[in-house]
Amino acid sequence: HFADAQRTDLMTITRYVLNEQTRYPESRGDFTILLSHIVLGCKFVCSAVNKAGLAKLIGLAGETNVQGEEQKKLDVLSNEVFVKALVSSGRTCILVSEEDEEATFVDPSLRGKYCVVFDPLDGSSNIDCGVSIGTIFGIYSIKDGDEPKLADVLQPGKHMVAAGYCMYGSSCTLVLSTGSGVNGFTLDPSLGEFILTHPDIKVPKKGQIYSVNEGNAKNWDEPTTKYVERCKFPKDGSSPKSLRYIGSMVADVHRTLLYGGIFMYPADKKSPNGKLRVLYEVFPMSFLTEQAGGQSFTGKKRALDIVPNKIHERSAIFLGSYDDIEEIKALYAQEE
Ligand code: AHM
Ligand code: MG
Repeated sequence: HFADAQRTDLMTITRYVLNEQTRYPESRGDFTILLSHIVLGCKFVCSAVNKAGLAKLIGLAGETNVQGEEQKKLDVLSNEVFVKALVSSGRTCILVSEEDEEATFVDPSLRGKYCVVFDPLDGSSNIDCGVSIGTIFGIYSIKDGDEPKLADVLQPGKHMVAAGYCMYGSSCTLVLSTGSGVNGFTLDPSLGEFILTHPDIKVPKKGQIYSVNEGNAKNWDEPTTKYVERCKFPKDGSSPKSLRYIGSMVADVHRTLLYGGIFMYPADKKSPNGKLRVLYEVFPMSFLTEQAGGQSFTGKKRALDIVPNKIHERSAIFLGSYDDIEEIKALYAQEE
């Protein structure tokens, strides 16, 4: 029986990625090693996040907390954990983190071929109230033996070799794509292992949910305004869409992948490039969305086609169900 077999024959994330690699006979397991270090980072941050509410009581990371400071500490702690886990993997050459102004070039003695761009703890405004937050990452690869340079991470998202996120929610879920579909793994805390729970995630072709910070509506452009108006007052007799907005990109995108719909952080008069960062927010989430059969759009073009000029560059972003993104694309096309 399938369910029984699953209960005793666990597909861990490591086993899954090793299986995938058998398709590439030249592979030497470097990616598996890199991933196991990312997984370690996620487990550590998950455990720290779960204790965050107790931080005042027990102290976070062995330090006594001053009121109001633990939020910043959890960000900084997560960044340190990921930087150290990635460097010590011996498989990375360049790291770009939301928390660090400059890119980190790994010491030649520990250098490997992967460049990792990441937001160690996204949605930090949600930490203090215990709402879901997450880690987002994207991975580029340089040619073996090449000298790493900043241009290696200033590449369009479509050149990523893998992308994923880990959501620290009611359970800890790691969603990963290595370029052939999307799979979700849930941390079994008693085993300390991520187990395949959401094989081959496909975003529904059309959704019933829109997700946006509507408090910015005053400054929106025409297409965004029109689109949201249509969500609420559909002209074709269909029922209005539901609004869901957590304010944590990982959680909002996770729901969008599983239930369908559209997630948007549009440009507006105050932030002409939106809020979200191209390298470690827009690209990984767009990569996953496309791999799950959805689309991702900036208001001008396919998000994965952006060629970033700076590591902390921002872009407007619309992503989700294929049909819903077609609709917003049509509204932007009318503008031209
Ligand atoms: P952060 O990197 O400072 O945590 O900000 C990113 C977050 C995203 O998770 C979320 O989608 C967005 O910012 C929410 O922004 P807003 O509060 O403006 O709606
Ligand atoms: Mg962020």
